[in-house]
Amino acid sequence: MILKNKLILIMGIRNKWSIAYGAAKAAYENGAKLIFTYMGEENKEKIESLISEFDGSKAYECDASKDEKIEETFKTIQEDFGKIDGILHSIAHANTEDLRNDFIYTSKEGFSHANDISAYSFIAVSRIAKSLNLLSDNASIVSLTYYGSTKVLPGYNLMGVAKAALECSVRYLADNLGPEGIRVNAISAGPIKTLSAKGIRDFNSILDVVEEKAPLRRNVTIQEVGNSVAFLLSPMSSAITGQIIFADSGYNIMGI
Ligand code: IMJ
Repeated sequence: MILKNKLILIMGIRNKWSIAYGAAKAAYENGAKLIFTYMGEENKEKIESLISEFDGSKAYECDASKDEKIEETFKTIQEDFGKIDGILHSIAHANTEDLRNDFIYTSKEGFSHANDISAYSFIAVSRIAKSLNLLSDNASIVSLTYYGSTKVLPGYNLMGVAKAALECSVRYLADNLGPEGIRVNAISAGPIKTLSAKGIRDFNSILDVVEEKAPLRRNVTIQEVGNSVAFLLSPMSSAITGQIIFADSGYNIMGI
């Protein structure tokens, strides 16, 4: 029960395959009370039924690409709940054509969109939460990243650039918020078949390579990534900030 009596905000849940859902389950099983944000007013009912298993939870629609929407949502959350102890940012998006074409054809608009949604939104969320005084003492902010930030993976393209920006932002935010006792980290998850992996070319062969080469010789689950997120959100990780922690069966350490 490492999150007993903690109030955790989970941003970016879509369905029961979402990493955000795995993290919600892990946090809930560890005693947390949960607040969710999701994208698209049309998804309200679907999300509400998805989170109905988490007693006392509530979901708010929030388009994280708009700072004003983040501010509005956080103000409402503050009115409804008071201070929160942690935030999971599980938000990313690139246009499919930019994941399908060769990286060299990335458009200015597509590049900007991917970085805006996947990296800048994390800075905005951290800043707005801080400036509204929404975060309790010793709060923890966590995001999700992928190995494609550092190494070339077929088709990851501009998302790799966006994740590199996100990981670097984790370090600068950790420096800015550290003096207030607020920690900022990210989990670099191994590949998982979520909706964000749907339709991605050769995804199955990437899963096969992990099974063959990773020290643990298997892929990871959203539950395992969720447990790592719960650890970073909890006081069990009180001396850890500015870090990218891999939850990937050890795949990233291999040279071949
Ligand atoms: C995504 C694209 C290409 C290769 C990929 C991925 N690999 C993995 C992913 C190897 C593991 C999934 N991943 C880590 C992501 O960050 C996915 C981001 C993403 C996925 C989509 C698909 C649907 C869409 N836009 C997207 N934007 C971001 O329209």
